Amino acid sequence: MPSDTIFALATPPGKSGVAIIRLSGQQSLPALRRLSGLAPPAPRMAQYVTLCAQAGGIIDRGLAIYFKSPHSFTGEDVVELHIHGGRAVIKELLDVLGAEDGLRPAEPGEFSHRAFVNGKMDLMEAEGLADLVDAETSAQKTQAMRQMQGEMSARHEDIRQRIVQALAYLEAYIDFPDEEIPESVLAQLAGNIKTLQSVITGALADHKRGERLREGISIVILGAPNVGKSSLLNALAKREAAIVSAQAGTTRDIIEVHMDIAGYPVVLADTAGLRAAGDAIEEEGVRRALARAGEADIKLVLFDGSQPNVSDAPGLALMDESALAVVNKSDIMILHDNILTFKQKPIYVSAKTGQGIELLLKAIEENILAFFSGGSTPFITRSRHRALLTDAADHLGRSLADIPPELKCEELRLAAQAIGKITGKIAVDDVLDVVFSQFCIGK
Ligand SMILES: Nc1nc2c(ncn2[C@@H]2O[C@H](COP(=O)(O)OP(=O)(O)OP(=O)(O)O)[C@@H](O)[C@H]2O)c(=O)[nH]1
Ligand SMILES: [Mg+2]
Repeated sequence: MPSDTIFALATPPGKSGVAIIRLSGQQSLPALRRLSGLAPPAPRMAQYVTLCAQAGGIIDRGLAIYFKSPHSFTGEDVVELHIHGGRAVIKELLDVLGAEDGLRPAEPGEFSHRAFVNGKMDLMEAEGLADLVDAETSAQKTQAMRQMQGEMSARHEDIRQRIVQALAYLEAYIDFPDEEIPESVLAQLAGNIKTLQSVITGALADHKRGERLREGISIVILGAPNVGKSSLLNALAKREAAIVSAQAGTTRDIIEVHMDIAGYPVVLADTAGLRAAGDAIEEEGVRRALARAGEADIKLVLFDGSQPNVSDAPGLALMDESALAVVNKSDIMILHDNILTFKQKPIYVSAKTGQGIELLLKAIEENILAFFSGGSTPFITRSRHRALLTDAADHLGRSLADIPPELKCEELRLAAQAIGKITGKIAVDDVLDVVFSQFCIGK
């Protein structure tokens, strides 16, 4: 049964020079014919049309482009209407389309869902497309493109096919017990499975670089009260995002700002000053600060250079390989050399005068680049992929246990299925809803 014909605004709502309304499904072309009163345009040719409501009034003049099935984004007949991007024009056309027989507004992600169903792209590629639309920095865009163009799907598909191959061998061994299949073949099979398992565990040990790139690298500013954490956040973000005051214990909640550092997305967080807290609210703030410190990719541990007892500061306990030591208030510094006994040299800044801020940004940038350049290019960009790959590795592991061949087969089948769910190579209705509901309408 043919599906409904859907339509949606494909460009952002609001004022723009041009807005595009996209229709997909069998009724797209008849609807265009009714609205324009013209014979349908040749596929992929722009046709200048006057769009009129059935009642006779002109809605707008614009361009219509027809993409004939299967050569369209969704694989169905698609019509794009390029109209003037005024709110009233858009609303009127959407209303008129809604009143047409067999047409209805698209659900979020429905265009991409249809493209998937019609084999235009697999699930990972669809997710890549969603990421491309959401990409805010150049590195995010590059990763989304790689995913959208199928590079990551290909790597998963390769693993899946190798599992299926192992499965086929094992099934042959079970089905033809009389054929002399030497023991060495079984040993080789186990070897292949072990290799696959290590390919997957290798991919999982990527420090979540792919996910980090999608979601942003987490950098947290930590330190004693009043050392200038909020001032530093503002200096790095170049805006007054957090409240600064001479009173110790000003910041309670975590304040986040989003930044683009060298093309990488960063979520920079300011936290409550670390001390044995005065009241319950501050105590909760300190708890949140420490929790965030535990999850952060990079910690900026801040010390007050105007204070004599820097080496007793609570931040010292947080210094580890993911931490950068930063000494603030260099403009009123009272101690100069060797105030800190760190292995790494601290970076001296003044959040007030801006001195050293560029140097600190450079150091952060180097850390980010080191984080992303370590190891091979990641091909996991969502926790969904990670969970399924972990499943697959578990099943492969179980298939290697001392169990009857039939059970080994079952484990291999489950492993292949888990990977298939990542790209959508098998029936996965339940995962489809999860994936496409994250899309916005018109995609
Ligand atoms: N001279 C000087 N003063 C600074 C500098 N950075 C911050 N301050 C001052 O130090 C005081 C505390 O600054 P905040 O940024 O609020 O410090 P904080 O670490 O966020 O403090 P809490 O939120 O209470 O933990 C304010 O009076 C700032 O103006 C600096 O580089 N030089
Ligand atoms: Mg603060």
